[in-house]
Amino acid sequence: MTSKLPNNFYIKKRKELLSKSKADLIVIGANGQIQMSLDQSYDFIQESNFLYLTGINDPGLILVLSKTETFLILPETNDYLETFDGELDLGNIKHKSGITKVFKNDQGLIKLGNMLGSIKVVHTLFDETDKLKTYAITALPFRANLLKLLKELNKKIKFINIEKDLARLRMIKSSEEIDLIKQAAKITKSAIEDIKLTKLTNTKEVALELERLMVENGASSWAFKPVISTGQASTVIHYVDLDQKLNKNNLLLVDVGCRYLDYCSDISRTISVGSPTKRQGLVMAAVKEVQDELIGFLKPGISFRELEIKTEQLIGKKLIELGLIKKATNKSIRKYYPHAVTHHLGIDTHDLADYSSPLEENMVITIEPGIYIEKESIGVRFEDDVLITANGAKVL
Ligand SMILES: [Mn+2]
Repeated sequence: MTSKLPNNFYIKKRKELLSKSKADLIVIGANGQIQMSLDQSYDFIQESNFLYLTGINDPGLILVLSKTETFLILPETNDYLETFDGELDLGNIKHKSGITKVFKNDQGLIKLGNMLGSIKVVHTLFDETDKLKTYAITALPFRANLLKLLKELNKKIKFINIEKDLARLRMIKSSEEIDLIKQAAKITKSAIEDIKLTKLTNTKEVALELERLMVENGASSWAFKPVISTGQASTVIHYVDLDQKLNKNNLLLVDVGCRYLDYCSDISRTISVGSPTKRQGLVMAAVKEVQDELIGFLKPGISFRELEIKTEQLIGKKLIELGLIKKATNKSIRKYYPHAVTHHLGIDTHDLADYSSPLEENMVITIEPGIYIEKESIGVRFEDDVLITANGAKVL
């Protein structure tokens, strides 16, 4: 079994970020708890950049990083929290992150305020208020809170968004990270292989069984909301309602991943609940062939745009063979293949990266072609996680 990243990983990444960004001062906040109801919060998920730079999974901390010193500021606490949730384990925080200076909230903010007296430019993460418009989700409030707090400490400071520098750093994986993603992929693939569908009656049970198998093998949780769909529903790309009955005549599309020691896997398989019809078999074989060809096509230097064009060409050919289209055009192909074929994978399932950069050695991406035929209730996707090497791609 692979072990957690040692603190010299985080020390190295903080150093790299400082030199890459040429920043004098970097301030990055952890996520906080979000209220779900009364005194209950949603499951806590750490801000992935904070996690990448510290290894710390606790809420509310602030990382301060400069050429001369690195320290953490603890969140405000009170008797209620300390009684019910226990106190933060400072020894553990220092050990995990390799950061020896950890200040209480008020002391830390005074120290940061003093630094802001001479350093007027702060590199930090911007709040993303446009998320609501694009994805119908409200952006996490913690970045906005931190920006406000910094402004309160010194009105004159200017902010620079450090996201691009973090993206460039995070998209090239070190060997320890690759090992963790590989282990996460292995856990997910064996769970899908080991599941016994004959004993199950609906997609909710499939989800519970997959989760049980993955947790048994060391996963901490799902990497993202599982997509487990069948029949017509599997032609909807992100069908996350686990409300389908298993039916021997239908295919089952499983797009799932787990989190293993903070790193994610993302695997899709299409299997038949009974035995596939000839038509279902043909579509499955077509998508699998496209996936194999794409993995063979990968090498350093190829851009995401080229990869997407190649995917369209390959799928277009298959759609003609399957009698679904007469002429392969962007529009005719996209009717049956409406999503992207790849994304970076890491601490986040859709990992932070610069998607204008071509493939480089030690990037980890997914390859996930699909064909969705609504009128035939056939949805097929195959997805694997691959490492880009000097000679091509290696499936993890
Ligand atoms: Mn994916």
